[in-house]
Amino acid sequence: MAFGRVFVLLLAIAAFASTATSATKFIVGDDSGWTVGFDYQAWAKGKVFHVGDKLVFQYPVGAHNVFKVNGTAFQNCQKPPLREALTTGNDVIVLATPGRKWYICGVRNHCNYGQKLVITVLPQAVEAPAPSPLYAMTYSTKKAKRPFFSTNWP
Ligand SMILES: *[C@@H]1O[C@H](CO)[C@@H](O)[C@H](O)[C@H]1NC(C)=O
Ligand SMILES: [Cu+2]
Repeated sequence: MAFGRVFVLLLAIAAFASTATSATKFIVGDDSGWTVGFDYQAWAKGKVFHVGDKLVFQYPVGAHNVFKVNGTAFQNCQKPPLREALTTGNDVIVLATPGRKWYICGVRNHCNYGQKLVITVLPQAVEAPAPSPLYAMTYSTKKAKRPFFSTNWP
């Protein structure tokens, strides 16, 4: 009995770890960072972005900023209100949903000079066909007939 519950817990941890380790942190532009005169579409080409991955925009504070925009604003370099700008110089964006994502710099006409990035985010990557945490939990509670995190361990 005790072995069964511990085993299920391990499965749950293993399944969680397999999805957690697949998250990638992308430094936009790599060593060049977020700047003018860099081809961000060439940078993005060949990279695969998944939900849970992070984009990091790095630049000297004040020199640039980051706006998340829609496709139309991206095309026309249309800046949203300044209060929506990310301005820390080390802006981390967690890719939360799948689909197309657009980013532009809102400083002067940097966007028109090509400081813009469009990517396509794919659903969360699952590396190995391991049992999902949800399955493990369900299985465990059914078999144990006790709260999963019981305090009176045998
Ligand atoms: C796209 O963004 C611009 C600028 O923020 C906004 O004016 C426009 O209404 C948006 N378009 C859509 C379809 O959401
Ligand atoms: Cu800029």
